[in-house]
Amino acid sequence: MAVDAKVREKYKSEVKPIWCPGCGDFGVLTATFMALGALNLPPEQVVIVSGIGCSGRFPGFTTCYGFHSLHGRTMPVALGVKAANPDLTVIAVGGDGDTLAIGGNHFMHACRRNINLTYLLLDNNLYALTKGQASPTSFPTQVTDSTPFGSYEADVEPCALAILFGATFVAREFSARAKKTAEIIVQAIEHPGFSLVHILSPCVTFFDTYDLYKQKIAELPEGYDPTDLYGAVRTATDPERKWVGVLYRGHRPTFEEMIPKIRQKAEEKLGPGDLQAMLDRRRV
Ligand SMILES: Cc1ncc(C[n+]2csc(CCOP(=O)(O)OP(=O)(O)O)c2C)c(N)n1
Ligand code: SF4
Repeated sequence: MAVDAKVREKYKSEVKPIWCPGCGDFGVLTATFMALGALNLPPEQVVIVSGIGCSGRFPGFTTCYGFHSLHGRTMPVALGVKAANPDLTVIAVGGDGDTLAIGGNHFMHACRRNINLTYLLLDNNLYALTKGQASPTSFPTQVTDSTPFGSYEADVEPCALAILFGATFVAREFSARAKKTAEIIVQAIEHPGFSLVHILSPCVTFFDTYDLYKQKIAELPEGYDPTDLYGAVRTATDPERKWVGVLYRGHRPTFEEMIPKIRQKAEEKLGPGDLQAMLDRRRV
Protein backbone atom coordinates (compact mmCIF):
# COMPACT_ATOMS: atom_id res chain seq x y z
CA MET A 1 0.00 0.00 0.00
CA ALA A 2 1.62 3.22 -1.16
CA VAL A 3 0.59 6.18 0.96
CA ASP A 4 2.57 9.38 0.53
CA ALA A 5 4.49 10.39 3.67
CA LYS A 6 2.91 13.87 3.47
CA VAL A 7 -0.58 12.33 3.57
CA ARG A 8 0.39 10.33 6.65
CA GLU A 9 1.76 13.48 8.33
CA LYS A 10 -1.70 15.00 8.57
CA TYR A 11 -2.73 12.32 11.08
CA LYS A 12 0.41 12.75 13.22
CA SER A 13 0.01 15.02 16.26
CA GLU A 14 2.75 17.16 17.79
CA VAL A 15 2.95 14.78 20.74
CA LYS A 16 5.93 12.47 20.28
CA PRO A 17 5.21 8.86 21.27
CA ILE A 18 6.85 8.01 24.57
CA TRP A 19 6.82 4.26 23.94
CA CYS A 20 10.15 2.48 24.45
CA PRO A 21 12.29 2.42 21.29
CA GLY A 22 11.36 -0.74 19.34
CA CYS A 23 7.89 -1.11 20.92
CA GLY A 24 5.50 -2.88 18.57
CA ASP A 25 2.89 -0.16 19.06
CA PHE A 26 4.92 2.16 16.76
CA GLY A 27 4.20 -0.18 13.85
CA VAL A 28 0.47 -0.11 14.59
CA LEU A 29 0.47 3.69 14.75
CA THR A 30 2.24 3.91 11.37
CA ALA A 31 -0.17 1.34 9.90
CA THR A 32 -3.14 3.37 11.17
CA PHE A 33 -1.80 6.56 9.56
CA MET A 34 -1.34 4.64 6.30
CA ALA A 35 -4.85 3.18 6.45
CA LEU A 36 -6.51 6.53 7.20
CA GLY A 37 -4.50 8.10 4.38
CA ALA A 38 -5.44 5.34 1.94
CA LEU A 39 -9.11 5.89 2.78
CA ASN A 40 -8.61 9.64 2.56
CA LEU A 41 -10.48 10.14 5.83
CA PRO A 42 -10.28 13.67 7.25
CA PRO A 43 -8.92 13.50 10.84
CA GLU A 44 -11.98 15.33 12.15
CA GLN A 45 -14.17 12.49 10.85
CA VAL A 46 -12.28 9.88 12.91
CA VAL A 47 -12.55 9.20 16.65
CA ILE A 48 -10.00 6.98 18.38
CA VAL A 49 -11.00 5.69 21.80
CA SER A 50 -8.55 3.89 24.06
CA GLY A 51 -8.40 2.41 27.54
CA ILE A 52 -5.44 2.43 29.93
CA GLY A 53 -2.08 0.86 29.20
CA CYS A 54 0.93 1.66 27.02
CA SER A 55 -1.49 1.10 24.13
CA GLY A 56 -3.91 3.55 25.76
CA ARG A 57 -1.70 6.48 24.76
CA PHE A 58 -2.50 5.89 21.10
CA PRO A 59 -5.12 8.65 20.47
CA GLY A 60 -2.80 11.40 21.76
CA PHE A 61 -0.31 10.72 18.99
CA THR A 62 -2.88 11.42 16.27
CA THR A 63 -4.72 14.52 15.04
CA CYS A 64 -8.03 12.62 15.05
CA TYR A 65 -10.54 13.16 17.82
CA GLY A 66 -9.52 11.05 20.78
CA PHE A 67 -10.80 9.78 24.10
CA HIS A 68 -8.32 8.20 26.56
CA SER A 69 -10.92 6.47 28.71
CA LEU A 70 -10.78 4.15 31.73
CA HIS A 71 -9.09 0.78 31.99
CA GLY A 72 -11.32 -1.77 30.25
CA ARG A 73 -14.01 0.76 29.38
CA THR A 74 -13.04 1.45 25.76
CA MET A 75 -16.09 -0.25 24.34
CA PRO A 76 -18.89 1.60 26.20
CA VAL A 77 -17.30 4.92 25.23
CA ALA A 78 -16.69 3.91 21.59
CA LEU A 79 -20.20 2.49 21.32
CA GLY A 80 -21.70 5.70 22.71
CA VAL A 81 -19.69 7.82 20.25
CA LYS A 82 -20.76 5.68 17.31
CA ALA A 83 -24.41 5.41 18.34
CA ALA A 84 -24.67 9.19 18.69
CA ASN A 85 -22.63 9.96 15.55
CA PRO A 86 -23.08 7.09 13.09
CA ASP A 87 -21.29 9.00 10.32
CA LEU A 88 -17.98 9.12 12.16
CA THR A 89 -15.33 6.45 11.76
CA VAL A 90 -14.75 5.07 15.24
CA ILE A 91 -11.64 3.09 16.13
CA ALA A 92 -11.20 1.51 19.54
CA VAL A 93 -7.70 0.62 20.74
CA GLY A 94 -6.92 -1.70 23.62
CA GLY A 95 -4.14 -3.84 25.04
CA ASP A 96 -4.70 -7.54 25.78
CA GLY A 97 -5.34 -6.76 29.46
CA ASP A 98 -7.64 -3.86 28.72
CA THR A 99 -9.59 -5.87 26.12
CA LEU A 100 -9.72 -9.36 27.57
CA ALA A 101 -9.26 -9.03 31.35
CA ILE A 102 -10.94 -5.99 32.93
CA GLY A 103 -12.75 -5.11 29.67
CA GLY A 104 -13.52 -8.68 28.61
CA ASN A 105 -17.22 -8.45 29.27
CA HIS A 106 -17.63 -5.26 27.22
CA PHE A 107 -15.54 -6.68 24.40
CA MET A 108 -17.53 -9.90 24.08
CA HIS A 109 -20.85 -8.11 23.99
CA ALA A 110 -19.58 -5.57 21.47
CA CYS A 111 -18.89 -8.55 19.18
CA ARG A 112 -22.49 -9.72 19.66
CA ARG A 113 -23.95 -6.26 19.00
CA ASN A 114 -22.11 -5.94 15.70
CA ILE A 115 -21.75 -2.19 16.04
CA ASN A 116 -19.98 -0.74 13.04
CA LEU A 117 -16.59 0.13 14.44
CA THR A 118 -13.04 -1.20 14.33
CA TYR A 119 -11.18 -2.59 17.32
CA LEU A 120 -7.38 -2.66 17.23
CA LEU A 121 -6.17 -5.13 19.85
CA LEU A 122 -2.48 -4.45 20.51
CA ASP A 123 -1.44 -7.78 21.99
CA ASN A 124 1.92 -7.93 23.78
CA ASN A 125 0.97 -10.90 25.98
CA LEU A 126 1.17 -9.00 29.26
CA TYR A 127 0.31 -5.88 31.22
CA ALA A 128 3.11 -3.57 30.11
CA LEU A 129 2.22 -0.23 31.69
CA THR A 130 2.18 -1.79 35.17
CA LYS A 131 5.55 -3.42 34.46
CA GLY A 132 4.92 -6.87 33.12
CA GLN A 133 2.27 -8.93 34.92
CA ALA A 134 0.48 -11.84 33.20
CA SER A 135 -2.57 -11.13 31.03
CA PRO A 136 -5.19 -13.43 29.47
CA THR A 137 -2.96 -13.91 26.40
CA SER A 138 0.20 -14.75 28.36
CA PHE A 139 1.53 -18.18 27.45
CA PRO A 140 1.14 -20.85 30.16
CA THR A 141 4.94 -21.16 30.39
CA GLN A 142 5.51 -17.39 30.43
CA VAL A 143 7.32 -16.25 33.55
CA THR A 144 6.19 -12.81 34.70
CA ASP A 145 6.27 -10.91 37.98
CA SER A 146 2.82 -12.26 38.80
CA THR A 147 3.50 -15.79 37.50
CA PRO A 148 7.09 -16.61 38.62
CA PHE A 149 6.56 -20.31 37.82
CA GLY A 150 4.42 -19.80 34.70
CA SER A 151 0.67 -19.60 34.68
CA TYR A 152 -1.82 -22.31 35.60
CA GLU A 153 -4.60 -20.48 33.75
CA ALA A 154 -5.56 -21.28 30.16
CA ASP A 155 -4.62 -18.55 27.70
CA VAL A 156 -7.29 -16.89 25.57
CA GLU A 157 -7.15 -16.74 21.78
CA PRO A 158 -8.76 -13.35 20.94
CA CYS A 159 -9.71 -14.09 17.32
CA ALA A 160 -11.49 -17.34 18.16
CA LEU A 161 -13.26 -15.65 21.04
CA ALA A 162 -14.42 -12.76 18.83
CA ILE A 163 -15.64 -15.10 16.08
CA LEU A 164 -17.63 -17.22 18.51
CA PHE A 165 -19.12 -14.13 20.13
CA GLY A 166 -20.46 -12.91 16.79
CA ALA A 167 -17.88 -10.45 15.40
CA THR A 168 -18.36 -10.24 11.64
CA PHE A 169 -14.78 -9.36 10.65
CA VAL A 170 -11.79 -10.89 12.41
CA ALA A 171 -8.21 -10.51 11.23
CA ARG A 172 -4.71 -10.92 12.62
CA GLU A 173 -1.45 -9.17 11.76
CA PHE A 174 2.02 -8.51 13.13
CA SER A 175 3.07 -4.94 13.96
CA ALA A 176 6.45 -5.46 12.26
CA ARG A 177 4.50 -5.72 8.99
CA ALA A 178 3.13 -2.16 8.96
CA LYS A 179 2.02 -2.20 5.30
CA LYS A 180 0.13 -5.47 5.65
CA THR A 181 -1.38 -4.24 8.91
CA ALA A 182 -2.51 -1.06 7.14
CA GLU A 183 -4.18 -3.10 4.40
CA ILE A 184 -6.06 -5.09 7.01
CA ILE A 185 -7.10 -1.93 8.91
CA VAL A 186 -8.50 -0.51 5.66
CA GLN A 187 -10.60 -3.64 5.16
CA ALA A 188 -11.72 -3.55 8.80
CA ILE A 189 -12.85 0.09 8.57
CA GLU A 190 -14.69 -0.64 5.33
CA HIS A 191 -16.45 -3.66 6.80
CA PRO A 192 -20.05 -2.92 7.85
CA GLY A 193 -20.12 -4.28 11.39
CA PHE A 194 -17.82 -4.99 14.32
CA SER A 195 -14.28 -5.63 13.10
CA LEU A 196 -11.43 -6.93 15.22
CA VAL A 197 -7.82 -6.55 14.10
CA HIS A 198 -5.69 -8.61 16.45
CA ILE A 199 -2.17 -7.22 16.14
CA LEU A 200 0.78 -9.08 17.61
CA SER A 201 2.67 -6.11 19.02
CA PRO A 202 5.75 -7.09 21.04
CA CYS A 203 6.81 -5.37 24.25
CA VAL A 204 10.60 -5.15 23.94
CA THR A 205 11.02 -4.19 27.59
CA PHE A 206 9.15 -6.95 29.42
CA PHE A 207 8.67 -9.82 26.95
CA ASP A 208 10.24 -9.51 23.52
CA THR A 209 8.35 -11.76 21.10
CA TYR A 210 9.74 -10.42 17.79
CA ASP A 211 11.82 -13.54 17.06
CA LEU A 212 9.05 -15.88 18.17
CA TYR A 213 6.45 -14.24 15.91
CA LYS A 214 8.86 -13.93 12.98
CA GLN A 215 9.13 -17.72 13.12
CA LYS A 216 5.49 -18.45 13.82
CA ILE A 217 3.53 -16.16 11.52
CA ALA A 218 2.29 -17.44 8.18
CA GLU A 219 0.02 -15.92 5.55
CA LEU A 220 -3.27 -17.68 4.94
CA PRO A 221 -3.04 -20.07 2.00
CA GLU A 222 -4.54 -19.39 -1.41
CA GLY A 223 -8.16 -20.56 -1.45
CA TYR A 224 -8.67 -20.05 2.31
CA ASP A 225 -12.39 -19.56 2.94
CA PRO A 226 -12.99 -16.75 5.51
CA THR A 227 -16.75 -17.42 5.55
CA ASP A 228 -16.28 -20.86 7.15
CA LEU A 229 -16.82 -19.98 10.84
CA TYR A 230 -15.56 -23.20 12.44
CA GLY A 231 -12.70 -23.42 9.95
CA ALA A 232 -11.74 -19.89 11.03
CA VAL A 233 -11.82 -20.87 14.71
CA ARG A 234 -9.55 -23.86 13.99
CA THR A 235 -7.18 -21.65 12.02
CA ALA A 236 -7.14 -18.99 14.75
CA THR A 237 -6.24 -21.57 17.40
CA ASP A 238 -3.61 -23.49 15.40
CA PRO A 239 -0.89 -24.28 17.99
CA GLU A 240 1.85 -24.45 15.33
CA ARG A 241 1.28 -21.23 13.40
CA LYS A 242 0.03 -17.68 13.91
CA TRP A 243 -1.93 -17.23 10.71
CA VAL A 244 -2.16 -13.63 9.52
CA GLY A 245 -4.79 -12.13 7.25
CA VAL A 246 -8.58 -12.04 7.32
CA LEU A 247 -9.52 -15.13 9.31
CA TYR A 248 -13.28 -14.61 9.30
CA ARG A 249 -15.80 -12.48 7.45
CA GLY A 250 -19.54 -12.76 8.02
CA HIS A 251 -22.60 -10.63 7.54
CA ARG A 252 -25.39 -9.62 9.94
CA PRO A 253 -27.37 -6.40 10.41
CA THR A 254 -25.40 -3.85 12.38
CA PHE A 255 -26.45 -2.29 15.69
CA GLU A 256 -27.12 1.01 13.87
CA GLU A 257 -29.33 -0.74 11.31
CA MET A 258 -31.37 -2.41 14.04
CA ILE A 259 -32.10 0.71 16.14
CA PRO A 260 -34.50 2.40 13.64
CA LYS A 261 -36.25 -0.95 13.10
CA ILE A 262 -36.82 -1.37 16.82
CA ARG A 263 -38.02 2.23 17.04
CA GLN A 264 -40.43 1.62 14.15
CA LYS A 265 -41.81 -1.51 15.84
CA ALA A 266 -42.30 0.39 19.10
CA GLU A 267 -44.11 3.17 17.25
CA GLU A 268 -46.31 0.65 15.45
CA LYS A 269 -47.28 -0.79 18.82
CA LEU A 270 -47.64 2.39 20.86
CA GLY A 271 -48.19 5.04 18.18
CA PRO A 272 -45.72 7.91 17.73
CA GLY A 273 -47.57 10.18 20.14
CA ASP A 274 -47.60 7.56 22.88
CA LEU A 275 -43.93 6.81 22.47
CA GLN A 276 -43.06 10.49 22.72
CA ALA A 277 -45.34 10.85 25.76
CA MET A 278 -43.63 7.90 27.38
CA LEU A 279 -40.18 9.39 26.76
CA ASP A 280 -41.37 12.77 28.03
CA ARG A 281 -42.71 11.15 31.20
CA ARG A 282 -39.34 9.48 31.82
CA ARG A 283 -37.51 12.80 31.48
CA VAL A 284 -39.26 14.40 34.48
C1 LIG B 1 -9.57 0.11 37.19
C2 LIG B 1 -8.10 -0.07 37.02
N1 LIG B 1 -7.53 -1.21 37.41
C3 LIG B 1 -6.20 -1.39 37.26
C4 LIG B 1 -5.43 -0.40 36.71
C5 LIG B 1 -3.94 -0.60 36.58
N2 LIG B 1 -3.54 -0.86 35.21
C6 LIG B 1 -3.16 0.14 34.40
S1 LIG B 1 -2.72 -0.39 32.88
C7 LIG B 1 -3.03 -2.00 33.33
C8 LIG B 1 -2.79 -3.15 32.39
C9 LIG B 1 -2.29 -2.75 31.06
O1 LIG B 1 -2.10 -3.88 30.23
P1 LIG B 1 -2.72 -3.94 28.79
O2 LIG B 1 -4.13 -3.56 28.79
O3 LIG B 1 -2.40 -5.27 28.21
O4 LIG B 1 -1.97 -2.76 28.02
P2 LIG B 1 -0.43 -2.55 27.70
O5 LIG B 1 0.11 -1.67 28.78
O6 LIG B 1 0.24 -3.88 27.66
O7 LIG B 1 -0.45 -1.87 26.37
C10 LIG B 1 -3.48 -2.10 34.64
C11 LIG B 1 -3.83 -3.37 35.31
C12 LIG B 1 -6.08 0.78 36.30
N3 LIG B 1 -5.42 1.78 35.71
N4 LIG B 1 -7.41 0.92 36.46
S1 SF4 C 1 6.80 -1.14 28.21
FE1 SF4 C 1 6.55 -2.49 26.45
S2 SF4 C 1 4.52 -2.03 25.62
FE2 SF4 C 1 5.10 -0.34 26.98
S3 SF4 C 1 6.05 1.17 25.64
FE3 SF4 C 1 7.70 -0.11 26.44
S4 SF4 C 1 7.96 -1.73 24.91
FE4 SF4 C 1 5.98 -0.78 24.53
